[in-house]
Amino acid sequence: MKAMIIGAAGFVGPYLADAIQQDLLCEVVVTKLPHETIATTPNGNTLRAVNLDILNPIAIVELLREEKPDYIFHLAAQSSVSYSWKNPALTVDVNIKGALNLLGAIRQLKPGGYNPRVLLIGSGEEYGHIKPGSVPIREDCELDPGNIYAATKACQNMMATIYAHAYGLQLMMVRAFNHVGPRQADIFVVSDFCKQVVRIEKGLQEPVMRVGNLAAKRDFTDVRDVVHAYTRLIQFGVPGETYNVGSGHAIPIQEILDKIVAQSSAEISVETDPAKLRPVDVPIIEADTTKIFNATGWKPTIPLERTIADTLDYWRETL
Ligand code: A2R
Repeated sequence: MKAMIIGAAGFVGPYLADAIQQDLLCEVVVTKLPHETIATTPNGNTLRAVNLDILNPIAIVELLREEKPDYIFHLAAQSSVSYSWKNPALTVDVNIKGALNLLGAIRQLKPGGYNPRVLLIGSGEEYGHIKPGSVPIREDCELDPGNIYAATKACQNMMATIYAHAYGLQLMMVRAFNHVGPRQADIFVVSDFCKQVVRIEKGLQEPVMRVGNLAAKRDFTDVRDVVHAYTRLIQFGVPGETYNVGSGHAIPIQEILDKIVAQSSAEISVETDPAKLRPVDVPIIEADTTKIFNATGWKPTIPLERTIADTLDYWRETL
């Protein structure tokens, strides 16, 4: 058996590669953009990587024809909400056209007998403006995306649902809620706060944290838990179905900030940075995780305090 991770040079890819080797015991091949390099995985594995731009539909068909992976994890995305406000066109290209190129390639190869199990990663952001009474959010809740990133992931989900039913493809969809941990880029809130704290500890920044909207409540899961949800879903998920992946508990960003500051001995004050406020912010996003638990038995195991401690240590080693 062989698994392919498309878009593995980001945050999740190296963790997922380790989880695949641990849970699926199969060969892993990963794709990256030509300018990217794939880090050694957190478990110290070196990965076999091939170049792939998902905006090139012919290249996807050729790669799948050559490698014939049994499992495909589609991670390639423009994954930042804040960047999607700045560059909506690129977000639409990569997240919608890129996903459609992958679906089209599998559709094209199916008459030859190739029908891999595929996991497409979407986002809890797809639910958008949640109505009171709809929290925690079930997968059948109406979507009302609040930003372009969320809209593109909702579109990916709809296209894959259509292709699974229309063409008998084995496509499972995830709506991943916020995932966090060591190695995450500092454009994401927990990593950003941890990096700022470490910069203050090391005297690289005045002792002032710059923050955005602290009232928003989000559902955070450690990336090292999230990737095991993905390996379970690719085995046991039902084609055409969507599964939330989250902790099931939303907490205010303010509480995260307090937990991070509490793990540092530095004296820190907090200031609002208008550049970190988004044009529209959704007040609460929290997953109902009943469906994935019933399908796979998965639930997260790593407490937020440990995630924060490990992320702080990552920045202490990196800066
Ligand atoms: O944007 P870059 O240069 O960081 O590259 C990202 C890559 N990517 C692409 N790969 C192939 N063809 C493209 N046209 C293309 N455009 C971007 O996908 C990056 O290396 C990777 C995604 O990694 P991250 O942005 O770090 O996302 P992360 O945290 O690994 O999340 C994986 C998935 C994404 O679908 C998120 O939207 C979802 O989980 O939450």
